[in-house]
Amino acid sequence: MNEQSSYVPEKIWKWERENGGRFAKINRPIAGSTHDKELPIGKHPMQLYSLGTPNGVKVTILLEELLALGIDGAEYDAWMITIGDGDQFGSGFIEANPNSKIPALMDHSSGTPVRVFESGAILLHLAEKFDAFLPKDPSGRAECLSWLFWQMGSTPYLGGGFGHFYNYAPFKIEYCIDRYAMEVKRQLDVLDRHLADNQYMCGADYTIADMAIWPWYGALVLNRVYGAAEFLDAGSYEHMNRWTDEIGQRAAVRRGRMVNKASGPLEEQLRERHDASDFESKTQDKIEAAGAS
Ligand SMILES: N[C@@H](CCC(=O)N[C@@H](CS)C(=O)NCC(=O)O)C(=O)O
Repeated sequence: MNEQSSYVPEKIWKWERENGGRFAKINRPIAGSTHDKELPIGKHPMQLYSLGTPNGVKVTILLEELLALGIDGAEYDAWMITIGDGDQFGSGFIEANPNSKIPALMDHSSGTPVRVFESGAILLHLAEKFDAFLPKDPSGRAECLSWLFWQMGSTPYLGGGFGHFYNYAPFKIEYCIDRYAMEVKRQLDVLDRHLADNQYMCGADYTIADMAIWPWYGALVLNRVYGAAEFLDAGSYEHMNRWTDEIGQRAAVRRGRMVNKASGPLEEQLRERHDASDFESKTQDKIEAAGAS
């Protein structure tokens, strides 16, 4: 530790609008909407309002996996919520998710639309509804829900803790980076030890627990988030790497990763998804991009 700070918190915290942080323009200490804006509604039973971040990708992977099983009820429209522009504070989005964070799902399949927010709740809602990717026997189900909730509880230390201070904070604070690097490495070791004896998070079955964990911890290992794979020595988690590669090769996972994506190569960005055929034009873009390079 080589940093000392002269900062002494005031008696009562005040909102400094510009604190220099990466998300200073959208973060606020109050809930509620900033503007009126209805959400669009497409033709499919499932209306997803999201963005291609790890929390958003969990849901599009599950929807694509359900469709790959031939479950037509999982057909969906995926609308882009650009959080950098504050779309999550529109009145319609707040009606779908009062917590103003993506992803939010409106399930129109049975009369009155049902809102579901929090990515873990959305995965569970869809898995139960379509009776897929969630073990039926009580012990398998308990194991699956345990890992699902493990992800929901653990990842804020990875994203809001480590990722924020390592990648986004306007200056590096050794104390914070140390504290969260330690915890994230512990989490990677938890996963690695478990995956040494299990093909997937719940044994032989690929479940919503894998779909929740992979977009975060797989992305970390693949150096797709925070540019921290080397810093965390992610390559040393052998079983995590095996699992990451195996899941990454699934066609539905590849499709799910493209939906609502707003960064990376253009041919991998399907900004809105309204039909299975939307991916085909992207395949054509990919062929053309490969030809051009
Ligand atoms: N626990 C929530 C977290 C969702 C979340 O943090 N979403 C981020 C993007 S990954 C977001 O919408 N941020 C916008 C904001 O904080 O204003 C979930 O899993 O659904």
